[in-house]
Amino acid sequence: MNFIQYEQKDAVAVLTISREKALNALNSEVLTEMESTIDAIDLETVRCLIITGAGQKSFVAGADIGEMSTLSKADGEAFGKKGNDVFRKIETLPIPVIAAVNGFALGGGCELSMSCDIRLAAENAVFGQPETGLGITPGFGGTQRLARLIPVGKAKEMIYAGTKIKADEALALGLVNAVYSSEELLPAAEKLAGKIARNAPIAVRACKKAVNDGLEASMDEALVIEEKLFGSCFETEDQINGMKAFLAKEKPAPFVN
Ligand code: CO8
Repeated sequence: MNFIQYEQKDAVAVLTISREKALNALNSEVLTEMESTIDAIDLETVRCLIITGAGQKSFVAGADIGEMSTLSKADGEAFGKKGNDVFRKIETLPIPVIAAVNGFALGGGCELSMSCDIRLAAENAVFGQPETGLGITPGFGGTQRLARLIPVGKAKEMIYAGTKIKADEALALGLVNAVYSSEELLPAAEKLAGKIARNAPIAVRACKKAVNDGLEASMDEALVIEEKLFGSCFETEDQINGMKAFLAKEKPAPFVN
């Protein structure tokens, strides 16, 4: 791998986009490497994934403008599909994914962070969809996910006018869950990931699926999705262990599956 670092510590894995001289911009090679890294995650042992960018300046400063500058209409659409496919894979990964946004999250970088379940930001993080200033639309899900995550009028302003927002505004809008100093960001992401990883994995996965699938369905359909996933947790070792420990006023044994 030239541009992706991947490290697993216990049940938490960290995927780092490492193309610092271009502020971790996403070219085709980075996207391909990201996809094969995600495909290779050992879902038997990894219970939470963190995605971050190398260095302290940028998470991802967007799709690679140099590469995009020469694309035809058909190539542009294919490039958009490639990014969408990788980001959808992240969004639908069975385990939770935390974006540790360590600086610029522009264009494809903002879109990558939004395909993750949870965003934590460094104080110097900047979010934006500056594509209209380059003559294109957001193409890796930005028009859809931003409008679902923050008030639609604010999303439209960010997309039409290219208005960028800093970490404190992203926090106020609910785009990020918390803001930390650059030094504290990754430890905070690891701490949260560890907390998620210690909970019952089947239940955590079912929660991710219930929230994500439910958001795409009507309330009636969504509640059926929840009922089925809720039911699927019963008779699992973790459900038996968790409830038995509660009733015995004890701590549960570590959750296993
Ligand atoms: N692509 C390629 N190279 C980049 C990118 C990028 N997105 N961003 C930064 N770089 C490179 C710069 O060219 C520069 O390279 P070099 O040193 O060789 O000149 C290096 O990174 C450092 O950048 P700067 O010197 O510009 O650093 P500054 O601190 O002055 O500025 C900024 C930092 C503000 C982040 C600035 O670099 C910038 O504005 N970058 C572009 C941000 C942007 O517009 N991103 C959106 C791109 S479009 C997109 O993501 C669309 C996604 C969907 C695609 C769908 C396809 C169909």
